[in-house]
Amino acid sequence: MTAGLSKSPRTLPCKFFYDERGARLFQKICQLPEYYITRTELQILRLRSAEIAATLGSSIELIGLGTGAGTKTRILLEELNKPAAYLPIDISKEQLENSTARFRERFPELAILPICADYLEPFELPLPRPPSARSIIYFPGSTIGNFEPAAATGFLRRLAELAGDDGGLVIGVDLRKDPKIIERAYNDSAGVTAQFNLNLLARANRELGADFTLKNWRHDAVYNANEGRIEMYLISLVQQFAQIRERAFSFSRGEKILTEYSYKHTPEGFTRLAHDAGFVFEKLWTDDARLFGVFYFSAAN
Ligand code: AVJ
Repeated sequence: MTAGLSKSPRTLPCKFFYDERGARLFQKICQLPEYYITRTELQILRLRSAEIAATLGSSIELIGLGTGAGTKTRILLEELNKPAAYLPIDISKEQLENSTARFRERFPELAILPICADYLEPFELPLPRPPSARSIIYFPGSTIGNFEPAAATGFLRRLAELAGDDGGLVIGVDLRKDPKIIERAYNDSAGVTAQFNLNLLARANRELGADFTLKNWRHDAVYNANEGRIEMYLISLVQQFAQIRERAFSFSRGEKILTEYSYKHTPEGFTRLAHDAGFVFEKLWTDDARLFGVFYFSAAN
């Protein structure tokens, strides 16, 4: 945390958003009228899950990355033809245990092999596993949007390896659109995204004994059209100091801390990116307004 704050421009890593309070705030964001992302992805899945399932084929092994409560995965699993196994990978042990228990009740025949891991780090799939026709990785939620393009390619390359020969990837990606729609989604009128962003400082106070004065900071999210990304900032409202552990930081009035990138992709751009990582484009399912895309790629190995 102090490393990013010492850089210029100052940054805080977006994965620190998700402590218990942050996870709750994010769930609230997903229900905001301005935040079209979750609602649109769910709508695409509800309308197209039968077609997606038919495309993936029978007896597949489904590997879910950061699938959380599993709302989206469940829609897909409902339609899959005799899936061989479901392997949810999540960093939150509690969420993993809860969703696994519920999935075991709903799909008593299905082999469910939960893996508690940070999928950004290397991890192993458990062995032995039920025989399957192929492995499909499911990465919903447009979490790939947090990666800068080079890092996204690197990460997808790891996924292509994980999927193996004849494997595939189903991935939810937020698409480029009118910047006003995007900016509204990250500057909601109820101020929930602001609370979510400010929670980084509150969390530093709680967990690192920092002394940030929250009312001296404001949230802002701006769309950078050149880069095709939302940039989320915490902006210092006054000249101030903050102490974290034994380090003291000085912030001038108007100084910004960059807390998150959320990239928006064109279908062509994302297909190119995935191609560079070793995936072949197969299908894109989208909503009528083309706000969001669910892509299906096969692994080229
Ligand atoms: C979880 C990365 C998809 O970028 O839209 C929501 C996170 N940040 N509002 C996104 C987020 C502010 C979200 N992702």
